[in-house]
Amino acid sequence: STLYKAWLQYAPIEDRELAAAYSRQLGTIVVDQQQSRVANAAVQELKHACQSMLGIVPNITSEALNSSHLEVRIHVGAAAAAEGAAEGITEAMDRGRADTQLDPEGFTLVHSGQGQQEKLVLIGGSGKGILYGVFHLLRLLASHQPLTGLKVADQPVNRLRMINQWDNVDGTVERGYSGQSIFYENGRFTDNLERVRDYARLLASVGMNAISINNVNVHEIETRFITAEYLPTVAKVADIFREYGITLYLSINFAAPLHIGGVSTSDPLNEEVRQWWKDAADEIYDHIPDFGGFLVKADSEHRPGPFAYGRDHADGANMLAEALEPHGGLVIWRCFVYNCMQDWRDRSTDRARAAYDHFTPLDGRFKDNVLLQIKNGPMDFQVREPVSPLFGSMKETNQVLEFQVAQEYTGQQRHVCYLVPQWKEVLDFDTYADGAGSEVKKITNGSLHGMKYSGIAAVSNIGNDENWTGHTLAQANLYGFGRLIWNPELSSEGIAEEWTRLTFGNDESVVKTVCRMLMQSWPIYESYTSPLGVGWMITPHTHYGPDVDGYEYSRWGTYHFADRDGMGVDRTMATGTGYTAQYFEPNAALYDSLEDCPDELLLFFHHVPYSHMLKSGKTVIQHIYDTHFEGAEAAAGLLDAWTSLEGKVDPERFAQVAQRLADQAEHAKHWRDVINTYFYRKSGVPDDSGRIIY
Ligand code: BDP
Repeated sequence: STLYKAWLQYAPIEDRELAAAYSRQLGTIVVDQQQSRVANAAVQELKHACQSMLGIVPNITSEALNSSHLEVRIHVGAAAAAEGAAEGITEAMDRGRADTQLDPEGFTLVHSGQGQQEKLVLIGGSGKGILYGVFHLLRLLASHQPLTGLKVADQPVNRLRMINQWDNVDGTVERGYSGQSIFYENGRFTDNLERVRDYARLLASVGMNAISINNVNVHEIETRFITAEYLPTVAKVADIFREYGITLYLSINFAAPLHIGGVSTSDPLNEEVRQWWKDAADEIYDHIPDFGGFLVKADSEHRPGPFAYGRDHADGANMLAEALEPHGGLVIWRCFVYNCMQDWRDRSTDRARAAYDHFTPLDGRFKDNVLLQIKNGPMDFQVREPVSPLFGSMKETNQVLEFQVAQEYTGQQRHVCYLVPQWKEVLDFDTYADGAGSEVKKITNGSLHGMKYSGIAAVSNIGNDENWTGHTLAQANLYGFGRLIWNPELSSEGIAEEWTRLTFGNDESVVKTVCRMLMQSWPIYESYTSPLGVGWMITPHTHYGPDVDGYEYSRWGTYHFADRDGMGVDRTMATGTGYTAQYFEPNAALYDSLEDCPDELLLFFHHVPYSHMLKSGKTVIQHIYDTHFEGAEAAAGLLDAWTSLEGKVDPERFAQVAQRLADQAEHAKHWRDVINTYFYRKSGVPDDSGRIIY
């Protein structure tokens, strides 16, 4: 169905002239002899897409031809001096230079000649390069762009491009908003590996190259995934992803030696424990020779970890790293470590401080094959947070950024919230770690501190709903994540437009409307939920719907401190938790200063009276009232915009999205009323426009 195909619709191309040109250019595909399995998958994808879009079955041959064709080959060049810029590569290729360096994941795609002599040449740095080149070509076809004169060279900017599944073997998905797991059902791996394959295609089509397939909270059965009991099945899944250039990882349970290994401890410095992990690694690599490694959540939210033995996180991570090292495996160690049973006794208990306080003292102690995975913000995937101060603070430690494509705190795929603009702000944020120009994107691509491994991971938003993501428009987040981390210079609008064309076709009114809706959606969601960066105010545990004080008097460390006079968290150096000091200057001073702190983060950093004047010229309290009225109205506007597309989008998807948008509009009013009434009663300050009635 159109729901299921997501952005790989391969809709028939009605424009005859264009279809004829494509058919001529792609009717014959010359594939060089020594192809890889990944390249074969790519060629099969191309063939399938040509059938679907053009109604032709390309002739695939290994003979060089004199008539018009597409030539696909893997570049085998001496590793000569890197040509560097993309431009340089195509030009060198044009001149027929064999010694040009092509990234193993990169490709060039060049059109030349006319009529019968017309030729399209796709060269990949490896099978993966060909795969990405084919998907690039297919994007051009689906958005009806001519191939004549084409000259592209491209390669990914970030090395590790990873998806984290939070799937449990019982079939549930932690923070899953689109049905059950596609990997597991009833305590075992699914037999429906076709769906897993289609997922691999979707991920590969946007350049993803790694996946961890089980929840970071590892329960009893999943603890055994790394044993001979489960490895043959894990290997089957790994094989599917391998065909699409995606390396498989597993989340592990730090206490596995104790729980399943018959060892009396999981102390990382204990010899028996260390040997147990080495044996486990040997076993894994027997089944999966290219296994990626372990993803680890330790000492966090009741998960076991090295703290239980008086060891630190470098001890824990290095032990695992040592076991994986002989096989080339990586340890991806999460920094989401904080005390979830706290009371706010003194400044040092600020949850926002936790990751930095735990990890920066360990800089330089991690082995080469350890990467620290850091959530984009210091709290937990809120609609608005500052960037985590850990980025750039550990110059001798490999770092991976973690985003959440799943909309846990941003409407749970019932509300539309296109997150690419938020992620882009994070990547463009200048940490000043090495002075101006030390953006987060230079940390994730490894260039700032010359890291051996680095990249970006995200929590997936898919499940077994027909359309994968619950809300069809939430597909744009998975697509957008892949595209943005391939190249952080792509624009949010550009990615939205690509996705819309591939997903809904090229009707200009559809493209314009859907793109506008996507681009408005994050600001709209922010405006009717928690204000000015303070976060939370959400129903505890389920994290859907407003509950202003839901977390206020609990132990999770997530507060707004609203009283009759004002609100916000004082994180300044002089009077607050001192969190602002974790940033490099000038960010530290910027956030620390009540005058300079950006409005959208004001309540994250400062406690202010309701009458505090924002840079926008409004008081905090009036800002809250206004944004909530406007936000609810704008949410209703999204439904109107979509309704205007009736008849231009197939009925199934039209109805699906319309239903969600209607729910969102209704629910936004609920947020508006709960928040506005709460602050009206707390503060007693009337709304300028008299909209709130007691
Ligand atoms: C929080 C989720 C929780 C996850 C945790 C994590 O609510 O379900 O286990 O993050 O990232 O956002 O480990």
